[in-house]
Amino acid sequence: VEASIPEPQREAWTKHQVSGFKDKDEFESEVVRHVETTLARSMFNCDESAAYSAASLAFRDRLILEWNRTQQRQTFADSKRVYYLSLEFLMGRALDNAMLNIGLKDVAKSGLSELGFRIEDIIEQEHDAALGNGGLGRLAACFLDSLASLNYPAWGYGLRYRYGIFKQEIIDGYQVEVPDYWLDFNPWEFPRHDVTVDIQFYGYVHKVQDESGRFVSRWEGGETVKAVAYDVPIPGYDTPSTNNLRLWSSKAASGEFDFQKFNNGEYESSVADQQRAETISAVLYPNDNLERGKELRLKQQYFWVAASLYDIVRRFKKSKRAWREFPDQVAIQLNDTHPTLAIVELQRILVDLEGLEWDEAWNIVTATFGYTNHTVLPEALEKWPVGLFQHLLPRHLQIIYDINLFFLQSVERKFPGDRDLLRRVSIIEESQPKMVRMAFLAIVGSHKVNGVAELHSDLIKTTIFKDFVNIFGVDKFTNVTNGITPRRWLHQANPRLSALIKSKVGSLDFLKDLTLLNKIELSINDKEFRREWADIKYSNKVRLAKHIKESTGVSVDPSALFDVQVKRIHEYKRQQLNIFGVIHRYLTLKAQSPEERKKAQPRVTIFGGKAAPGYWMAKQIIHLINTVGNVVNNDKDIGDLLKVVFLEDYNVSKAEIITPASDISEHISTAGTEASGTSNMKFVLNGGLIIGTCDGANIEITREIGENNIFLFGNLAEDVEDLRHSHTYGNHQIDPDLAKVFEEIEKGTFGNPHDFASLISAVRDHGDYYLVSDDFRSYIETHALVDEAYKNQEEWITKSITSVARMGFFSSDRCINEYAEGIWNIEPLKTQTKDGTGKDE
Ligand code: 4GP
Repeated sequence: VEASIPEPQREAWTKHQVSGFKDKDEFESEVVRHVETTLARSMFNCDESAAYSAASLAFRDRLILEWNRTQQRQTFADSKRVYYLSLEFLMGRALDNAMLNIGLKDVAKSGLSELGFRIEDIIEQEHDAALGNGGLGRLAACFLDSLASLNYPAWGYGLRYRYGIFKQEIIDGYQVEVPDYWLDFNPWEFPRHDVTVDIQFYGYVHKVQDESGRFVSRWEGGETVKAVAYDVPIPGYDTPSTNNLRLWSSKAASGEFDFQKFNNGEYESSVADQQRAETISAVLYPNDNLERGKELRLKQQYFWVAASLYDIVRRFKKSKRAWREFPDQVAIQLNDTHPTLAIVELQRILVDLEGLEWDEAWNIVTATFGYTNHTVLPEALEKWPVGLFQHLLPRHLQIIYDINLFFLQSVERKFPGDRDLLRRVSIIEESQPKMVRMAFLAIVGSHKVNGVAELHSDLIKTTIFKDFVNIFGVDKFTNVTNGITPRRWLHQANPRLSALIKSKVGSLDFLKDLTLLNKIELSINDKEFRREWADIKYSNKVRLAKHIKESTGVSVDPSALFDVQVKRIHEYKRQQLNIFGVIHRYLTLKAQSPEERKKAQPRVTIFGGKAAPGYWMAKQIIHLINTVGNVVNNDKDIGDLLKVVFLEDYNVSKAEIITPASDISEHISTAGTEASGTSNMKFVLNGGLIIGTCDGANIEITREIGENNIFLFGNLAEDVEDLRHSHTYGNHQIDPDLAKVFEEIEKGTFGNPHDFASLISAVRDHGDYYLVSDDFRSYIETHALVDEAYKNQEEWITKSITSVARMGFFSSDRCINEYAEGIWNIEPLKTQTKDGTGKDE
């Protein structure tokens, strides 16, 4: 429908053009208006939650106006857009970020204060948008921030889960999961009830002849579900560019409910269809680095991918260009294999619906997609049973078979007679049952495949995707080392540090070009600067100590060394190594005389992170941490020399308090298992040092900041395989100090030893797959070095400043520019040009 207002009436529109608030007075009047009209409240019943809602709505209004202009600019410019498809966007809170990115936090602060509120309390009201599990989802959120800040025409596409990642409670030392219903009132989204797509499932395929006599496949029958768009505006930093994150919500396609049944008095079953449809986008699967092959998950994937592609294709078709120009207008990035069906869906649209020849369509498809791999862990690589596909997406399975056939034929031409190669690279795994290998499909259907840190990108080329390097050539495979947005992870989380850096850099420009941080190295001997640097860390620790007290009841001394490991709980991330190390420290202290103990460096070991609900070992680790904390924290001999706390419900907003408060943080995965890690970058950017293995991005962090500024330990990735082999076939000797730790656990010092039996036997009896024992000695020794280093505070501060100064490389802006140039082939749009198109004149 042509909905554009005719020329003669446009004058009225122009005259009444709305604009967002610009100063404190206008902000206040917007807040009052929203309190009174949108929220139907008044100054007599406006609590902090209402003030939060009204302030957010005032900012949202501003954002959507910029959003409109940005979209217009992009449409006029008619240049290439990138679409970032991710099942997870771990956004955290929006208000603080919006205020800072737009540059109006001071205005909001004084406005709120005049209206009777403290801005900090208002910010605290917001429920995290927790539509993700961990690193992969948070990376997507950082990327959205960078895409907008750098003025790239970009959209994110995801699912609008009604329940995000569960809330974690710790009860008697155990993790308990509580649903995260977060949509009661979400001022940051715009429902687009007019933007809907019908999505088909199940049904059957048959061939029909089209007008030209050609046989085409028709997919018919089955059930239809409606996808409804919800738009979330993404503000760029210090730019009017406001991009879009479009999240799809599922609804029954056939109206509200079954009237026939309703009429017959079958009230409950009359809404069954509706509920079944709404289930699709109801809940985020809570697994990190793990795939669990559930039908509903595949339904989510297709629902989201099909709606997004329909939208993208609809936008392209408006431009009336020829199909072959599609890849000049559209780049689609697959965040892991979750959206791989998009490859098949686009091929289906082009061949079945638009009538293109297979090869022509396939060239368009492969030129459009790029695929990012985030893990080499075998249990995380997605595979779907062929039978499930056949049932749910019969036409897609046929297309996958054809893609595979043509692919294998090309392999056969290149490597004649190599049957084993064909078996290894086939998209269909010939197992019982047969499986569709999604990563292989993603590689075959994309023009670029990238890993997320140098070591990881090398590993995928030499291990899981080795054959594909031989087939496609090495140039198809590339690396884009991850990064983080300095807006949220420095400016927002650590405002005082940001201000101090600004005083040395001369402006806040380092938030746009993080390499400018190197200027602070010139001030390394400036006494006042160093004092302020240390003072900021201390006050961040005081704030965390307060949070620890409130949430766990444990008092910790802010002058102790704060040692932090916060991330998803996973055997490969080795929180068990950490807690075993803590027990070793405890036993060592216990064995010392009071005189000797006085020399020990006081420590607070802080853990946080969720375990997937079905991950038994991870839950045992949490339990052990809590029981150890219980014993250690109440031991009079130990006092403040050692405290162990587990912070419940680790999430983005908690990370903003924890990250600036670490002295040292732990990134201690078995070498070769952590693809990149991104919290390592956040901690160093906030002046914390790290202890880590030679894994993921730790290696590049070391390269940038210098090996004197990081505590590396443990075996190297290249030796892991041999060590594992020797555990199985050799004589596996447990490190003697670790054996003592096990003895103590088994004595019952930390509660019922039965509870921790499988944690111990994984190391002692089942091959120690994650090399906990192999790395134990070097881990303990390196911690001793950390203690020593911390005693020399001046040296420590020098390391801290030097490290921050050299972190410029790890901005997600750098990543996005690399993707834009090396994979997407897109350019930023100017926000202001004479002709208003956003393109260079
Ligand atoms: C994570 C990786 O485990 C982490 O190393 C990386 O930094 C992050 O992706 C972003 O690239 N992978 C996942 C996953 O979260 O589920 O595979």
